[in-house]
Amino acid sequence: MAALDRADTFIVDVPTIRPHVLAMATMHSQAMTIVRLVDDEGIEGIGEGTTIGGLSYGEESPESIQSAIETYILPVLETSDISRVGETMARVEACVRGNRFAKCAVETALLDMAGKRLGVPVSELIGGGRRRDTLPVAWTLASGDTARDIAEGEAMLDARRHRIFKLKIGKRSVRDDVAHVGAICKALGSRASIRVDVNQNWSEAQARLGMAMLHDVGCELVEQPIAGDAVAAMARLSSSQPVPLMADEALTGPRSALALASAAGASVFALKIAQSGGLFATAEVAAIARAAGLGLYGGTMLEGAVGTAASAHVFATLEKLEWGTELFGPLLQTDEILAEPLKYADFALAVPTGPGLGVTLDEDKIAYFRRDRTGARLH
Ligand code: MUC
Ligand code: MG
Repeated sequence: MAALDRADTFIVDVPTIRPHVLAMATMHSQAMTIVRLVDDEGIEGIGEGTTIGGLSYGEESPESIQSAIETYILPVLETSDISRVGETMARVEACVRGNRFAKCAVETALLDMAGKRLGVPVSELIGGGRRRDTLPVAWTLASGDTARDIAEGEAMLDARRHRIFKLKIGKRSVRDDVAHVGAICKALGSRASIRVDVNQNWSEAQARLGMAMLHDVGCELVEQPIAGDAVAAMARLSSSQPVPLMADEALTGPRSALALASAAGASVFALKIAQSGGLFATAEVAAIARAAGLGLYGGTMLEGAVGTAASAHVFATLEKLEWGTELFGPLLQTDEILAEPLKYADFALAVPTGPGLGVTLDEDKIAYFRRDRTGARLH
């Protein structure tokens, strides 16, 4: 039995190391909504709810995540036995529709506390428990400039940090985008896996042309080429194109996963803890993919270290993760907000081993970057 003693929810704005150019927004900073819960025995749990580009990516913003937690979710926690994470989140589900990113942040904090109480990492509390200690990590080349992307890719290979590269396309014409991808495949392709993410920006006709051309230049995977709710069109592309189609925005939890798998709308699923609505729901999406014979990839909403650690704990429970992960979010930021940074080496991220999430916030950095102290809104 545990009761909520106090809670703090705040937004942290950290600049990115370079502009990050996506089809729907260019990021100059990342805004992370952090929730910190403390129980009646002084055990603390932290969680993160993060999206990309304000409201340009999804239906929740950093501000709406904060307000959903403070106004609607915390009152449910105040009357719950928060040591029972599944039951507490079911009570939240009954009172709060949607708001998956906010729920994910809270569920993460509850699991962090539960792991600390039991003395085990969060990965031992999900599915069948932890199966791996490191995860392969991709890097996204998205400076907006081909030569700069190639130089960045070379530097990542030299440092043995990444050998999987995802290119963000969909902003320019299909032919210009394919020329950009082709140049990078030619420069790095024999030493790396090159994939693209269109972030829903093509029509079906553009995708048909683009996917065929991308296959010819050596691209190995095409992520969410068209609108995520265009399931029938995704199925047509998936069955007609040789390059595998990976679903990202189409996946908003187990129900959408089942619908998409049943319609054969993709051959790979990108798992995301926030988009799925939490860590437990992500494991359910993975189970549906596995049962349908689909490949798995550990996706990111470019979370900072807390959300990245939470994602890593879920992905560490998966038997197969054929396409690796892209848990590089903290590396895109100028500062990591942990007392001890996450460990990246040999093309992989080490899954934290301590109880709970196994990470601790750096209080000085939090004080420095918290929006309610600095007033910062960096875009
Ligand atoms: C997305 O759509 O996958 C992941 C990597 C990156 O650069 O952006 C994200 C979001
Ligand atoms: Mg994506």
